[in-house]
Amino acid sequence: MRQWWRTLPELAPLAVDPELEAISGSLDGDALFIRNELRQCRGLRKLHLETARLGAGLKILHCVMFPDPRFDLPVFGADIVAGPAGVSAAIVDLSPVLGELPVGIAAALAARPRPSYSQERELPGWGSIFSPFVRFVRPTSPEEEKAFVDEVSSVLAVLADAIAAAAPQDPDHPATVERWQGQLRYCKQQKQNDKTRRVLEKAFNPAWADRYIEELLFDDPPAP
Ligand code: BLA
Repeated sequence: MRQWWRTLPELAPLAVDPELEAISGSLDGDALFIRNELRQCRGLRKLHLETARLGAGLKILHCVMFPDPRFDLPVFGADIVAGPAGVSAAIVDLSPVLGELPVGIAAALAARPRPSYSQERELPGWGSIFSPFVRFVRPTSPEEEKAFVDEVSSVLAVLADAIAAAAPQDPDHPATVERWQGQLRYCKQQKQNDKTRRVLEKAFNPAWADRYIEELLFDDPPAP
């Protein structure tokens, strides 16, 4: 992900609250470490990579890239949750901010190879924000783990092409405002993921988890 970021046009820093950049807590006596990295680039207002480790057990990679609402681009989202027994959840998607993906992006996603996995997982109710191309699996072998990583790469390639081709509309264009409202909805839906909240509440406390989710993970996008 970091390598891919380096290829983006006009890549620039985006401030992270120093209190949230590197975090330590404890969950059931195990140490919890979280690292947050933020950037922005032409077409994307917030690139966020969170890596977390809980004791020797749980490891989490969380990445969301939110478009600048002036551009007709989707939200990239990926989450990988691994326990001592292996990866339990691996999800990647380019999610529409409004109803459906731009047709060019949908066509490019549909044209990629689609490997099959032995354990596909069912999306939770709040997952209605994802596209028809969402991948949500429990990889059960090194081959399936590699297939998932390759799929993430192909999704990133589609996004890179879309960023290169996209041109901004005015901040007060009705389409820009609609896309901004679409991102508000995306964030609202993601906040219904109780599994993320529960881990953060146990490791820190409910008020802290709430602030972390509201201010860093899925903060409301600023008006265009
Ligand atoms: C599930 N997310 C989970 C699970 C945990 C976390 C522990 C349960 C694992 C499992 O069901 O096997 C925890 N994820 C975290 C934590 C962070 C995190 C603590 O990102 C801290 C930042 N979640 C996202 C994003 C997506 C996402 C961006 O943050 C997708 C783009 C998806 N995570 C997601 C989904 C599930 C999940 C769909 C399964 C939820 C369910 O089955 O109910």
